[in-house]
Amino acid sequence: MATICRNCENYWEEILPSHITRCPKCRSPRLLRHPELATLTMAHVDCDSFYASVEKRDNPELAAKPVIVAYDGARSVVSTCCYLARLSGVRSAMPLFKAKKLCPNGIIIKPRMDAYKAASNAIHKFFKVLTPSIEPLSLDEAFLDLKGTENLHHRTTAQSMVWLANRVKQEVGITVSVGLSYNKSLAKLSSDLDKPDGFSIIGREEAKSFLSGRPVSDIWGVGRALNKKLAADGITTIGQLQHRDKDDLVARYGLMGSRLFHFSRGEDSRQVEANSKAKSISNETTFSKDISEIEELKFILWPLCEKVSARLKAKDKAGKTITLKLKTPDFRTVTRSHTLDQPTQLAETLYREAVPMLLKASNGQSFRLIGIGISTFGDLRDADRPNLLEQDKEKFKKVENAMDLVRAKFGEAAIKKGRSVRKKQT
Ligand code: TTP
Ligand code: MG
Repeated sequence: MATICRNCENYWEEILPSHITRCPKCRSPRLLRHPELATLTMAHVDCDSFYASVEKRDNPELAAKPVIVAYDGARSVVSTCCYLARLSGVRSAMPLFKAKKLCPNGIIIKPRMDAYKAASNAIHKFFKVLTPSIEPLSLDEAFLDLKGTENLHHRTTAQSMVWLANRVKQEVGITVSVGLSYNKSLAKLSSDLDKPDGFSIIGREEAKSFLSGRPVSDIWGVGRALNKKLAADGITTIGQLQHRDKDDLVARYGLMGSRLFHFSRGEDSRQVEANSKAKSISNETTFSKDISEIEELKFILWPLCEKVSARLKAKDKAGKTITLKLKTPDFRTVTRSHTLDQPTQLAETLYREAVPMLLKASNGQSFRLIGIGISTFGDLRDADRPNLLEQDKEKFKKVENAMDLVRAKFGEAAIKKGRSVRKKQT
């Protein structure tokens, strides 16, 4: 039970009665009250109209104008726009020509990634004051787990997050929205409820009823395809999932069924993965005897790609830099890397990128080890997007998604690609 003033940061250990609409100290109406305010420790922070806010900060003349951030071009799409432009219906990912029609007086600004990265770094400096347990999801959002920091900071997580939002506003010059809850899914949903410059809380008591009216797409990992499948099965709200049996959901949706069951009840045991920015995912194997034959090396490479891809998918990650590793019989390590324009999660892409690197590196020599790795994790939303230059990508993405679903339902060995079956020697 507690109340905080988001303006002067005063704290009361009780919920101030509802007839008190302004802070007794500073008269601000920005009072935050919640029965679980003092005990919740998982936070999600998301900057408001991030690129557009940085543009407005750097050019005060734009303050009261509708700002649209986009590369200008016949086929370009909106990166983001300020909340003023959103009143006209403009949204991220909308074709720019449409945005111009909806908001003819919108000021179009080309993205300045360096400025956004600098703003992101400045915000991260404040994150680090609060906790080492930070998981960035993109330049403008991150999870922060503040469990156990109360004694260090002499204040609750909610107070620390109010402090953070105010410091970012004053010193970085943009606003953020904070979500506070007891797990990652709910903290993320919560930060979106009160945008912009918001602070929203979902406690244990109200989680299930809050979720019941929300669409299934609010569940972490429910993308367009699963959303469609659920809708075809008559399931559109999380409340409908709350009435389903776990076994039924697993039988119908595989691994995802278990996630649907737990998340719909407000249960999510995922931990904050600190420093996930710097990590890579890889898999390698050492042979019982040295191998020089390309077909044999490719045969071993494919399941490694599948394993790396499965880990990417399980962690909701996508990477851009693909690295092939080989070790010669005299223990010399050879690595080859290639960085893609867009991040990927697909085993097929890993394999298609690695094979040419293998052909180049091998030159008939033999190896005692082969490995494949991926790094430079990017925004999952940009992963494996359809691309005019790679017409077949959409096809193999669909095949891979379908195979994943079969495996989730019937187990790893249920389905294999042709290339994982050894060809008969003639
Ligand atoms: P978001 O946090 O999704 O959006 P936002 O910060 O602009 O607005 P909101 O207040 O709703 O959080 O994305 C962060 C930045 O990522 C955004 O400012 C621009 C970029 N971005 C794109 O370039 N393309 C996209 O489709 C989206 C959604 C975001
Ligand atoms: Mg944002």
